[in-house]
Amino acid sequence: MKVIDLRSDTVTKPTEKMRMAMFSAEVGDDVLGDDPTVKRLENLAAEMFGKEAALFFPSGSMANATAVKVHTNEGDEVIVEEKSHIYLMEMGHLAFISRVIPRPVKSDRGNLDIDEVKKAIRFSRAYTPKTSLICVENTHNYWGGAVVSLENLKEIWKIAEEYGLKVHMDGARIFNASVYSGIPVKEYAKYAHSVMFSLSKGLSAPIGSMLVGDEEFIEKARRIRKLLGGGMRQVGVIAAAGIVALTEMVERLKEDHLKARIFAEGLGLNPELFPTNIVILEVENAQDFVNKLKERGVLALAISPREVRFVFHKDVNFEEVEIAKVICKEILR
Ligand code: TLP
Repeated sequence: MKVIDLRSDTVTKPTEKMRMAMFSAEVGDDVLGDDPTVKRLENLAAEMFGKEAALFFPSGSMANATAVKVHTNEGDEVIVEEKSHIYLMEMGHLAFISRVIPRPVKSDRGNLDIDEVKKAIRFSRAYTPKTSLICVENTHNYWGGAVVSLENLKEIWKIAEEYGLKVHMDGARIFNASVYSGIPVKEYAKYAHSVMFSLSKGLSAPIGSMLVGDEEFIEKARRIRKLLGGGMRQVGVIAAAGIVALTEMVERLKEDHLKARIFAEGLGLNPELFPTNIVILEVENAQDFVNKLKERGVLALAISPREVRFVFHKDVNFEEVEIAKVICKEILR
């Protein structure tokens, strides 16, 4: 039985072209600044996002943790969306590494409630921590791959400017947002001081995430990355796959969105709620549902007691989407 793996887009295998690029990558010691392939990837990322500089990371979590550490001082408060990955799914690095206090606020499917943000901002007094950073997530994982609107990002930016705060965007799937909306990533990036994005999700590179921002921010980030153990040596071997991801794998994300739409419609869900490559199904008992799926060769993740998440990607074809849909419907009956 061939397994249909819908646990995540992180399961995607590198393409033939990526493997060839990795095989022949020119490399050097990147901690000493000698790896030409890493430099090429970083320059490409900075250029695509309209930022001064970029830095290659082994994971999105490390890049997010680094961004928070650079933007904050110990004891500060950080405004986060209440279901955001950075807050809920990254081992609590806000507290553990940056020693800051997360201040969760509500959103409309990832679009932060502007009044709530304003109310949450605090100023340094003798007895209160001060807010220094707002984090946004686009697309929003646990809101079913929802795309945060440019208007919302602009409003957040305006508040940040008004109160002297920084904005960090967890754009692990920012290219999904971009191909859905037609808005270039450069445009989204205008409204954040730093953006993290993943090469290892829908773009199918085996490893890696990027952090982009201004020169000063990236220089500080380089030091924190080293502190966290993320200084890598002849890492051009994986950066080479990242270059293929950015130059050849972006447009095809549309296909993944179509797969998600077909699946959502087939299950009678409102496809507008799942605009990109993630579908979340509410069931009585998510773990039980996932176990039944697994017995029939479909893998998905229970992300809460009553929610099952399906993620569509390059390594599931349309026929497999149909099969997964039929199996889900049978279990739901
Ligand atoms: N998300 C993974 C799991 O951790 C749940 C997934 O399968 O979706 N930001 C967002 C929005 C993410 O979805 C993820 C990974 C990260 C950050 C962290 O990236 P990595 O896994 O590279 O540390």
